[in-house]
Amino acid sequence: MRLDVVTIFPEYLEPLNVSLVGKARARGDLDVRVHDLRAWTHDRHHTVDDTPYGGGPGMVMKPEPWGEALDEVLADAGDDEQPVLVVPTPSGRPFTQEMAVELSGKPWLVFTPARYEGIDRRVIDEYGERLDVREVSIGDYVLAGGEAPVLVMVEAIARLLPGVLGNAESHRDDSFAPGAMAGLLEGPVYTKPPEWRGRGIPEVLLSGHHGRIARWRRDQALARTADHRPDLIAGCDPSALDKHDRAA
Ligand code: 6GU
Repeated sequence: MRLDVVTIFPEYLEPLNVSLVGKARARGDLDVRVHDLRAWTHDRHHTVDDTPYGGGPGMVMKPEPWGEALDEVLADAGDDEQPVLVVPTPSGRPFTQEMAVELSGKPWLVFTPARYEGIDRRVIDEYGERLDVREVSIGDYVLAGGEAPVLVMVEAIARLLPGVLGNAESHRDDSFAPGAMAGLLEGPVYTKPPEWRGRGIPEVLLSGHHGRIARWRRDQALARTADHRPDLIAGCDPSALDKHDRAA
């Protein structure tokens, strides 16, 4: 998978050299290219922003540098391989595990994290005529720029690529994963030692009884979801629940 990021803070994307994403890059499973938007400015001050038409606070990112940058990044696009353009913005559609799964199946993603009050609308409209453009938000709070959301989205997407997590089963039971746990939050986990500061391990996990363990994990997931995310229970497909779930 190829990922391009155009930003005025390339150093903000340094964490993409670390851990799971860094290793996927080193292996060649991920081709990440971070570009400095200011390379496509032509004035002495490398200006990327200007005052908003219509007035109001803050600054808006000028369209010309974005247009030149994206034209150059997209120059590699063949008829067969067009990237998805991911535009981080607090006014976007919510980024979800479902969207991460979908985007992890694409060969090429281009991210355009903005600062200030965002990018001149004409840039999104222009590329929206040629590309699949997704305006995406990572949650209901406002950040100073889209770089941290890009780190969040790239990590969520990269860990789904074949071979990136050691074990394909690692994401089977993920919180929000469809399937056996039907979008429930994951319950508690334990490892050795068997006693720590006087605290033991739930007896059932030591029983070796796989059926009872699976039932216990599901009860824990249901209880945790009801407590932390009752909206997920309310939105749950009733056919995803069984009579044991109802008893819990
Ligand atoms: Cl994608 N950008 C910014 N600036 N703030 C956000 C966001 C994105 N998602 C949630 N808050």
